[in-house]
Amino acid sequence: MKRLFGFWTLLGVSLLLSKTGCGRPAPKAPELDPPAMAAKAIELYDSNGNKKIDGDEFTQTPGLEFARREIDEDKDKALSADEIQKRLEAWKASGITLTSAQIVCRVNGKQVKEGTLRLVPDPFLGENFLPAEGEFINGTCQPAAPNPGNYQALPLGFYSVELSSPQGNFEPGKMGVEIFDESRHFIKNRRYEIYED
Ligand SMILES: [Ca+2]
Ligand SMILES: [Ca+2]
Repeated sequence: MKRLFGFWTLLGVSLLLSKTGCGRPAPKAPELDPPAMAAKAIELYDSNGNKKIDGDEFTQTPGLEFARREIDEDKDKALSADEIQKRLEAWKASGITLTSAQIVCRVNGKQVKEGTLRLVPDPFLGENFLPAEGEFINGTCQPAAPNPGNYQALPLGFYSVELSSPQGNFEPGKMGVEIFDESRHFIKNRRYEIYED
């Protein structure tokens, strides 16, 4: 079975919305509607009808798969609408809905030096969440989502991670990440490790 190893570091904390833009419009985070979004996630991914995302259903939502252990409060290895809603409410409560992330990526143990990273928002977040992209420069990538002022702004989100680099690729839908500054991973280790089984 193919196994890819990804090692990530997200060093970005809060986006510095400096006033240097001389009238540049400030980027605005997409609105969060936790109950509606959580219901949408169940609608999209609960194919066996047990009102939870479980088992193989996670292959459709790599962002939720990435964060599953942290979101799964009752430890039943499944995500209910309530659990997803709580997580989205935690995003809101953090007061940080836009951020910037410095990402370091390794494929099969090799650090990605150049290439393109694309973060595709999970569709359950709605169409106001746009794909973010960035190029690796000196081994790090700072993906940004389109915004009127062209800031390096990245909304919190559950993303599918696509990587194209000389060191290797992450194919669409295989890898995921949750961008959330106050996750325990970020606070404790400032890094993410992503595996593909
Ligand atoms: Ca299910
Ligand atoms: Ca659960």
